[in-house]
Amino acid sequence: MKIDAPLFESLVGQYQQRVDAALDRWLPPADVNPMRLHQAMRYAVLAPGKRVRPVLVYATATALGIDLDRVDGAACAVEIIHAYSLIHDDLPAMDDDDLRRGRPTCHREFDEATAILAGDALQALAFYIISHDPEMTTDASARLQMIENLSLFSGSRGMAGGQAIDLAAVGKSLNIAELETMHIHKTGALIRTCVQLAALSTDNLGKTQFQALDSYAKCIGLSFQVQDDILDVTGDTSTLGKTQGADSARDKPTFPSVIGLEASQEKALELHHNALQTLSIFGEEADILRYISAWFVERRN
Ligand code: GRG
Repeated sequence: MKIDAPLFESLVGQYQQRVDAALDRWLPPADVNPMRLHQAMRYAVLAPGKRVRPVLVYATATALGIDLDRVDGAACAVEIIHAYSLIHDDLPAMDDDDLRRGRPTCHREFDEATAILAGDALQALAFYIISHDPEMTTDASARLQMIENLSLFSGSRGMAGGQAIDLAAVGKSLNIAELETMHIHKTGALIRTCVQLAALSTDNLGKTQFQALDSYAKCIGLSFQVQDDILDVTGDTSTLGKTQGADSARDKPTFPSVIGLEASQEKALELHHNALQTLSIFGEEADILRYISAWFVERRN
């Protein structure tokens, strides 16, 4: 598919709508017991996020010529894991935030116990989808690989581990390598999963292509976080939909605090450039992934 900026924008919009509809189908109805828990799950997931991770799942599928019906389950699973992580991250025991996606955080809108349970139940739902969705694959071993992949990258050796490093880093000074390790786990691991789950949905992919896509995902996983840290300094609360300056206020090490704002901007561009290099074995079918990489470093929210 020949892609340009307006088509890319329109595809992102289509993918966002597509995953919202699929999420609505998978989430338990708000009027079914236990209603308060189901309402909290829906509140957190269906809140207006950017849906970056599902968009990446669909974009990878598009680049690889995979029917989007086959990756709806993966797109929902990653967004649901992400939503659970945001609910827990916002709790008083962690970042103690009041604002998320332009709305009160889940524990502020409901209560702390309900928010904890909503996160727990969402994590379970993500694994239910990926182990159950009949559209995803008929190959039991591919499905098992997807489950293994999502559990590894979201658990203590991935996202949750990164969060543990993050909590331990408050008030400490990290060097750039330590900061990168933290973000490779906290943010990068789930972004890698998005690309890998889509890649596992086809059996037409060689090892070299898989590895190139994984290298791409590693680059954009980190560039996404560098840009997030930059926006924590340069953005504003209403555009971000979360509290601007929260990381610096909490004395958390960030890319601008460790290497400075200008060097962080250069770092984001360098990672974008590296991401483009990793895709050099692909033709224009991967242009959508090239645009995603640019979006990650140019975004304003
Ligand atoms: C609690 C297990 C556990 C993990 C929490 C993801 C995370 C780990 C914490 C969220 C805080 C944070 C700033 C993480 C870095 C990743 C990140 C930039 C999250 C926000 O993702 P966006 O920008 O948010 O995609 P939306 O709302 O658009 O989905």
